[in-house]
Amino acid sequence: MIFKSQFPDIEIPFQGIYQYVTSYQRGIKDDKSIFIDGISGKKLTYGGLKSSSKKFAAGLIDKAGFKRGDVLAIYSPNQIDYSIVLLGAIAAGGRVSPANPMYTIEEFTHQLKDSGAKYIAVFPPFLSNAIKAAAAANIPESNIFLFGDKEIDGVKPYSSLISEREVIPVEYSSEEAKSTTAYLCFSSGTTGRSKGVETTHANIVANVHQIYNIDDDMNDEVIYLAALPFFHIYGLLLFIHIAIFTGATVIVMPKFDLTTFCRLIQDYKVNTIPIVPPIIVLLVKNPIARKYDLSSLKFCLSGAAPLSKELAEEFTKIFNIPIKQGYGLTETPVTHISKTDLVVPGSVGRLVSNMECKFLSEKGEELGYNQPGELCIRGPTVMKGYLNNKAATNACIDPEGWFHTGDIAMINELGNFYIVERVKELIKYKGFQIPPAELESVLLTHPSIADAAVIGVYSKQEATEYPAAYVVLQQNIHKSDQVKEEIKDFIAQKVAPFKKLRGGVLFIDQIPKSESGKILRRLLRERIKSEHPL
Ligand code: 4UV
Repeated sequence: MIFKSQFPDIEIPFQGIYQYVTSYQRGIKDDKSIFIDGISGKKLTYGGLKSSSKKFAAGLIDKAGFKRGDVLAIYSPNQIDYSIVLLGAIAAGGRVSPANPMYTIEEFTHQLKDSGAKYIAVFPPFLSNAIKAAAAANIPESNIFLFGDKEIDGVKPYSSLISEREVIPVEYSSEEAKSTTAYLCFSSGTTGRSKGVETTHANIVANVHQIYNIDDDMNDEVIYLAALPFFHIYGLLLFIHIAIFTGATVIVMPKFDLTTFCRLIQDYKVNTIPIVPPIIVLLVKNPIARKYDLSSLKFCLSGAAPLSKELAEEFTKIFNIPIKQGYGLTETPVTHISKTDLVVPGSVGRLVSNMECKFLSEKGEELGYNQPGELCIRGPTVMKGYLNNKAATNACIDPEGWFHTGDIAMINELGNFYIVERVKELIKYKGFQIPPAELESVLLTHPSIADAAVIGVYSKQEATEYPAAYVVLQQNIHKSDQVKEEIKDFIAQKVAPFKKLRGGVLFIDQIPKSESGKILRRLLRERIKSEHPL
């Protein structure tokens, strides 16, 4: 059975992202702040963003030789100039690949190579990693630019590219918007290492337009607190595209900490906090949250990971505001949202306009109401594919255009969706992706390890998953706690901090595998429940 969105279809004005987001509908004044640095109070206005991004685009083209289709990687935490560089590269007809600044040199090199990046914009503290990754990816140092206005070690600030001239942002017809990639965020999808997701201009325009038309509360009165990263699709879509299009203001935090988070809500009278379940747990459980005046809050948005009904209800009881969930993937962006008047705790809400979905059983049969099955999605927001990876694209988008999410979900008669379980390999730590295949390949380079498999274990206390490793030791190595610690430290040195083996290391004699050699993760997930309760 195919389920269509219950919301009426809308006409989507397919065009370039730049023209679309800066066409904000409500007569926003140029001197209104779009981004405010929560720590320094520095502001970027709507007028400043438009003018600086077009001047930066001119500098990219005139002084740095940037061509249409070129890829610029951004290696930076949240800060107010992020959007100038991002929209500048888009205005110049380029593609942007936003990267996690916590990535190690190897992880960032993978993204640079895989995305085909030619330029890097980097936040100064991450410069030395960026220089090494650029060298490994054959990007000349002259194509690295620093955020800010200071030159460091011969690397020029991006402000040196801000020209007198403003470009006319590259325009796209409806067909061009559908075929032209704008962003290359990285996601592991259902299996393997992280891959470049080709998100087109049309994907973003469609997604913003769907949400804007469904949710009346996404408007110019919104003051967001941006603790979630701009490099992840959730922050990228909401804080940059939806915020600009709707005329909102975004208070920017470079990194989350609870005290600053609460203080900024109080100081800036923030009314909307898009967060992830682990932050909801902190707000509910940690007494710090009670020390601040959070009465300006109207909405909490939660996405990127499962939120239990109980936690949602507890939050709403304490703070007296609803939690509106969003469900989505880097590959689709947001396909389900709970509209203010339709919030049901425990449900991710309803399918957004112009989209269809279906649920498949393990045998591939289409299921009906209240029957959990793999959620498949079709519509204008589904990515073009994984960059230069036809096999991975064909493995998740079938010939009829259905994108297979790797999540088990169901719908009830009211049209509310529930995410029941994740069947794909992916582990999510506080909303961040941890592809098990990546940790497994690092584990296999350890001299004591003969084989390894990584799975997620759920911590109720932190409302998140932790990666745990099952390892088979080489014959001459004795099982001991010391070896476990050595393995944990080994991983911690080789991967970004959020990927550490927080779920522990466990010994096993043999990794269970199918005849074709695929790790039988379900067996390991069952096994760890009895062996290693958190
Ligand atoms: O690829 P990804 O890291 O993507 C995301 C995107 C979440 C967004 C995006 C835009 C929004 O406006 C918003 O509210 C949320 O997380 O990971 C995709 C996987 O994360 C799990 C699920 O397993 C996806 O396949 N996931 C995402 N949202 C939810 C979720 C949710 N609300 N409940 C349960 N699992």
